[in-house]
Amino acid sequence: MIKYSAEVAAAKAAKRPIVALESTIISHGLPRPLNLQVAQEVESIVRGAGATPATIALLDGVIHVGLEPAELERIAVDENIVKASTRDLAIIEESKQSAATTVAATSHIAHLAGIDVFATGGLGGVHRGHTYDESADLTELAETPIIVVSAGVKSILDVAGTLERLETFGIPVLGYGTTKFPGFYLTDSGFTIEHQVESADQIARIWHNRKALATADRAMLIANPVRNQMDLALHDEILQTGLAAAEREQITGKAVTPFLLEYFHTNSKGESLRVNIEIIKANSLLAAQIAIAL
Ligand code: PSU
Ligand code: MN
Repeated sequence: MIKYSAEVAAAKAAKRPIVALESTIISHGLPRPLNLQVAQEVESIVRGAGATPATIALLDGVIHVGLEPAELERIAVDENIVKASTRDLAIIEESKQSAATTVAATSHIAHLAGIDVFATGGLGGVHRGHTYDESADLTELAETPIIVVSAGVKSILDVAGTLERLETFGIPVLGYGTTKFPGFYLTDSGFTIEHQVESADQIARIWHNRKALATADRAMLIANPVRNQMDLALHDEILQTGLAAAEREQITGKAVTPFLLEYFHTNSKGESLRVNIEIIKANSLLAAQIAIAL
C-alpha cells in the first residue's frame, strides 16, 4: 500500500537513518511559491546531516513515503491538494484523491513504514475557547510510537490545555536545551516543562529505555525552541485580531489552523514566515541527528 521514493527505498534496504517530514505545512502552512523552496531546502538539510528525508503525502490515492522532485512540486503547486488526517487516509485511497498529511497522518504512515523520527513545525493541540476542537495530532500520538520534533505547539492554541492532554495521554515532553515550553512563534510560551535534554544521543538513549520498559507504545515529543522569536508585541496583537477574525468568519474544523497561520503570514510583514521557516529547518536538522544517534 506504500510507494517509496527511490532514495527512501535504498535507505530502508541499507538500514540508513530516515526522517519523516509532513506535507500539510507545504500545502496549507506556507504561502506559494515559497513553500516549494522551503520544502526542498528542508530535504537538503536532512541529507546534509547524513540522513534520508521522507516527505509523506498521498498522490492519486497512493500513499507515498518519500517524494520524487516532481511529486514534491505537485504538493506545493497544486491548489486542489486536500489536508488529510489519519481518519481520511482510507477514504482518500479509495477516491484516488491527492492529499497532504497532517502530523497525525504523517506519524501514522511513518510508523507503518518503520520510521522512528519525524520533524514538523508545530504540533496541533487544544484550540482556545472550543472545548471539542482538539487536534487529532494528540490522539494519534497517544497510540503511535514515534519521536516527533516540533517547536512546541502554536501559540494560537490553548497551550496549558494541550500540555495537560499530553500528560493524560502519557506522551513525554522533552525540552531541547530548555525547560521553557516553546510556543512555535515564541521561544517561551510561558509554561514550564519538567525534563530537559541536551543532545541527540541523550534522546536516543531515552527512546531505547522506553522500548525496554514497554512505554514506547506512543510518541515522545521533543520541543525545540525557535532561536529568534517573533516580536512579542506584534505577535500578541495579531493573535488577538486573528482569533477574533476566525470567530467572526465562523471558521471551523480543519480550516481553523490554516486560517490562523495564513492570518499571521499576511499580517506580520514576513515575520511569522521567517520564524516558521527557521523552525522547520532547525527541527529537521535535529531530527536527522536523532535518527543518526538511534
Ligand atoms: N505546523 C506548521 N504548519 C502547519 C501545521 C503545523 O508549521 O501547517 C499543520 C500540521 O500538519 C498539523 C496541523 O498537524 O497543522 C494541525 O491541524 P489541526 O489543528 O486541524 O489538527
Ligand atoms: Mn481542529
